[in-house]
Amino acid sequence: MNSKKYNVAVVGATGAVGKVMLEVLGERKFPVNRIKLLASENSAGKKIKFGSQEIPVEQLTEKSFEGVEIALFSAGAERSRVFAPAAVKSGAVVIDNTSFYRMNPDVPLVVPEVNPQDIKKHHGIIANPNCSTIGMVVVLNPIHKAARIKRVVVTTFQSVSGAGATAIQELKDQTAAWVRGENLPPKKFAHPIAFNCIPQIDDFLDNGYTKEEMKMVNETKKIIGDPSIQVSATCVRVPVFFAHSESVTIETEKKLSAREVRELLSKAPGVIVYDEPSAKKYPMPIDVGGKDETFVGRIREDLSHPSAISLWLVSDNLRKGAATNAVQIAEHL
Ligand code: NAP
Ligand code: 3JN
Repeated sequence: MNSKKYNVAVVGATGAVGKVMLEVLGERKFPVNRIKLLASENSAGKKIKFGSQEIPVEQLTEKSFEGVEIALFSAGAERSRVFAPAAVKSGAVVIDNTSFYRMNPDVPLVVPEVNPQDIKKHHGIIANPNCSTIGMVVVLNPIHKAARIKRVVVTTFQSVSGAGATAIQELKDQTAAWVRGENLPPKKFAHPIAFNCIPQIDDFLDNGYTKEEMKMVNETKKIIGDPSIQVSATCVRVPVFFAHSESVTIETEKKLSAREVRELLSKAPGVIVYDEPSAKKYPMPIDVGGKDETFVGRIREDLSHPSAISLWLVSDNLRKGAATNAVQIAEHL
């Protein structure tokens, strides 16, 4: 048995993803020797609990990675651009949660249930996909293997935690203000998020889609390893704290019945089928927050197409959508 313990750095340790990263490392008993918590200058000196220890946060610099073997980055794409190469130069393997390296052909983009074989192709950096992509591809992959997916149409219902710690606070504050009969203007989001749905996540591109939507399109093809899969996404921010939901319609070359899809998905790693509509049983973010699997329900044959399945899935964006997937990659390493 390998009893080696690793020196780990968590970059963005004070953020929504970073905090869950520490929880997941602890829960999964990742063999940590030394842990380094890195964030901006503003957080330097602040103490964060890891297991029974109180670890001081250090300011991220190019010198932060001496002796570090695994660096988990979630401090925004710009920090990954600047500091991931420094970490690799110091000898660390970087697992990057940002979009910066995801579509770089020299960087594997990995969901361990789908393409674990890509991990060994890394040259120092492995990218973690976007949270909405991760939740979807663990469900698409077994369907693709069985019946070849031609086209996917997806609408997401994304919780505010996907936009970071300040966004979680904004939903709390706006909700409390509404209860007091007051109106709190938006800061993090372009519009009020309490009691609203915002059909924009990230910036718009010239093709009318947002960057978040195009992440789902491009990352899905790369992870599943089939550029012919057509994806059209609409990403919507909803007033939910944790877990992203997705309504997905999947056109396949070979027709699958709803029963066959239910059977396929019940055996798929990382997927739990929770699908008993007559008993009002289907996945909801309120139940899936804190879990690591993607939960799937409402599996049905698309009435409007001879060979398509519609389903509903829910996955915790901070756990499987970010931290758990990154720690699983570190475990594979
Ligand atoms: P967050 O709650 O806003 O946290 C941001 C983190 O980045 C904080 O720890 C912050 O440190 C740190 N940071 C910001 N500027 C920095 C700087 N100049 N130097 C060092 N550290 C800096 O955001 P989050 O939700 O945790 O997300 C963080 C990043 O993870 C996102 O930008 C995104 O790239 C990625 N992400 C990925 C997924 C995914 O789908 N895989 C999901 C969500 C987020 P301070 O507290 O000191 O400011
Ligand atoms: O909004 C969400 O629900 C997920 C957001 C992810 C995110 C937020 C800011 C920057 C990303 C990401 O992971 O793609 C990024 C980024 O790294 O570009």
